[in-house]
Order: sequence, then structure tokens, then C-alpha cells
Amino acid sequence: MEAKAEALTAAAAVDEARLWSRQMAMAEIGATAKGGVNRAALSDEDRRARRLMVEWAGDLGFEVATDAIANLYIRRPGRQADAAPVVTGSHLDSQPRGGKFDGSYGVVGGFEALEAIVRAGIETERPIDVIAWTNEEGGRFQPGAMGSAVFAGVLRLEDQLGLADLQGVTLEDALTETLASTPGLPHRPFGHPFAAYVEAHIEQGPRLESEGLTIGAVTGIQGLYWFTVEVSGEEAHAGTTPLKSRKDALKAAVAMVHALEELMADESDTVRFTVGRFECHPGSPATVPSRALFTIDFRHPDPAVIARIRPNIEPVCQASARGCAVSVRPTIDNAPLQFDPALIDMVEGYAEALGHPVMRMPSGAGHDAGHINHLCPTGMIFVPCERGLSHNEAENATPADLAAGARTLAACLVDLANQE
Ligand code: HGY
Ligand code: MN
Ligand code: MN
Repeated sequence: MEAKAEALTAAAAVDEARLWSRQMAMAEIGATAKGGVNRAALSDEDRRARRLMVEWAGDLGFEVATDAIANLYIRRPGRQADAAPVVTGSHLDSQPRGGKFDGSYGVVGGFEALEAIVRAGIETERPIDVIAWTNEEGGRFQPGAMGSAVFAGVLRLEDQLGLADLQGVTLEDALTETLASTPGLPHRPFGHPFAAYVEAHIEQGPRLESEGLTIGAVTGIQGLYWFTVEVSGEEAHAGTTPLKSRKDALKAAVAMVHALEELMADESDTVRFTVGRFECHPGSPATVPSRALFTIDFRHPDPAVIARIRPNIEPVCQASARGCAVSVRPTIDNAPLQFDPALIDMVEGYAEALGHPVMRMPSGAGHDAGHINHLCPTGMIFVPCERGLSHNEAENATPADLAAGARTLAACLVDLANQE
């Protein structure tokens, strides 16, 4: 890869202090006592975060648009107004009590790259867009990465509108309120062409930090599968009903989790298996539970292992039903993927040209880039985070590492936006 002078000039205009101060301003929205953020998708906090981005975009004269799932687009126009844009971005929503960099760095860092390009006096042929994708985390409405999935045609918006959060608020109502909070924005169609997509993100794992490196040139994303399991039994009196005649939904669900753990057993510790939500109804000490619900998050990089485990998830749950009815509903089905080889080279090449120690690495976490990879050449830039901790209020990253990622990103965006 040949580093272009203009791309390096744009990178040099990235301002570490400005980026950090915007990150900290964003982190105030939904701030938790322990230094994290609680910014559920399409919540009041998410709306405030969006309005802050719109305000910053207005200050710099960028164009702002949205779409029917409230993805937010911030554009620095190109010389060719109608050319397909080069795109970056990530998400502003967080996990419940999540960290302040997961997602927001890709949006705020993307915005810093855009500002750097402008301040360096560089014009590009193609427009450059920064996108805040709606509901990446899926903590409130499942599945996650919903905004990018709907954009990419992996999900249909109509099928999501009736989803309800734990309080019974529908996605449709939350979306209506969110779109109303940034009134007057033009709407873009889903799936409009992108020339290329590069997303910056904290690594969310320990490798860069432990190897003393600054940039990860991300090669791909491991397979990611979500299921919602609902177990229906029968309410009964805890004092009078013999154990043998019960249909205890909770005990069946617990047996399923144990059986799944056996299915997922892996000496190499590569399989990822998580039950992150577990509900029991009606939730009274003296009533045999009639309903249990739990989620399965299963991940692996190897299609052969996935082909062995994934088809067995439902049968393993059914085999532990203990007289209850069981439904196993897939909500995410993302096969392992590889990013564009030329973009992996480009991220690695600009990191080297800018003097940032870099390595190629796969992503353990899911990202909006995974869906956009179906539409255009796609890549990702990782920066280290402290102790690899993420989905945790203590998640942390250094101003210097965030700036290094933004520099690498700015260079890639300029290079790509001047390609045919
Ligand atoms: O769960 C994930 O991989 C992402 O952080 N949403
Ligand atoms: Mn994220
Ligand atoms: Mn996350």
C-alpha cells in the first residue's frame, strides 16, 4: 500500500485534546456513578446524544440526515455531490451500565476525523459520512446491530416495530419519539450505495494492550448467534403439589443451561457461550414457576465448530423440557466473516506510516461493520482498552490511543474518498 500525502496531512490534523473533550462530553449523557454510561437505544439519553452530534455537525456546517430507523448521518460533502460516500461510524447506545467508549468512540472519533480533514483544508472527490447506527447493543430491543441490519436488508423494519422492551414500550413508539427529537432532517433510503466503510472501535479485549500495540487492523468478525428460549409450564402450589406432577418452567430452564454448557464444552476456550438474561414468572416464592425465559449468546470463529454446535442448541433445550413447552427463537444469525483484504492492508499501512505499532487481528465482538460488509468493501480499526474490559462501567482507553485510531481513520477516509 502506498501512503498518500493528503491522507497523512489529514491524519496530522487530528486533535487529541478536542477528541478527548468530545468523548467526555458524550460520556456525561447517561453517566453512571462508577464512570460508565447507561444509554439504552432510543431512550432519552440516546436522544440527547444524537442531539449533541447534530449540534456539533451544525457548528461545522456538515449536512445531517436520518432514515426510518433513526440511523443518523453526518456528511462532509465531496466535489462529486452525487458520488457514493465513503462511510465511517458506530453506535451511541450502550449496554445497561456499559462503558463510555464502546460505540461512541466510532462516532465521535469518526467526527474528529471529519473535522481534521476539513481543518487540513483537504477536499475529497466523494462525500464522507459519519453514521450513528441505531440500537447496536440490543440491550433494550433484540436483536442488536438493528439499524445497520435494517439498512443492509438483513432485517425488515416492519418486523421490528412491534418489539417491546421490558417496560412494554414498543420499538415503534420509541422510534417515533426519537425521530421527533431531531425534527426537520431529510430521510435517506435504506441500502443506498456506499463506496467503502471503515469503523473505529475500542478492542474490547486484552490483546493490543498486552502486546504493547496501538492499532488493530481487524481481519473479520467471529460468528455470532442469539436465541431467546421460552419455557412454559404450569403454576401450582409450592406446598401441596408433588414434585413429580409439576411442570416447573424454571427448573427445566436451569437444566437446559447445564445441558447447553456441556454442548459448548471446549478445552481450547474458543467457544463463547453466555446466558445474559434469565427471567422467572410469576416470581412468587410459593408458586411453581409457569414461565421462564432466557437468552443464549453463542460465538465462534470456525464454521465447522458452528456447524456442529448450532443445530444442536434447540434439540438440547427440548431434551431438558421436563414436561414443559419450549420455544427456541433465533434472533441473530451472523456467520463468521472476513473484511476486505485491501482495506485490511490500508488500515495496517496507514497505521505503520503514522508510526503506530499495529497488528492484524479478528474481532471477538459483533459490530455494525459486519452487516455493512455485505454491501461494500469494509474494514475496522481497533485501539486498546484498559485490561480489555468492556460491557463494564470501568471500560477505559487513553486519549493518545483514541487519537492514534482517529489519525489512522482520517488517512483511510481521505484515501478512499479520492478513489474512483
Ligand atoms: O455484543 C457485541 O458483540 C457488541 O458489543 N454489541
Ligand atoms: Mn460496540
Ligand atoms: Mn457493545
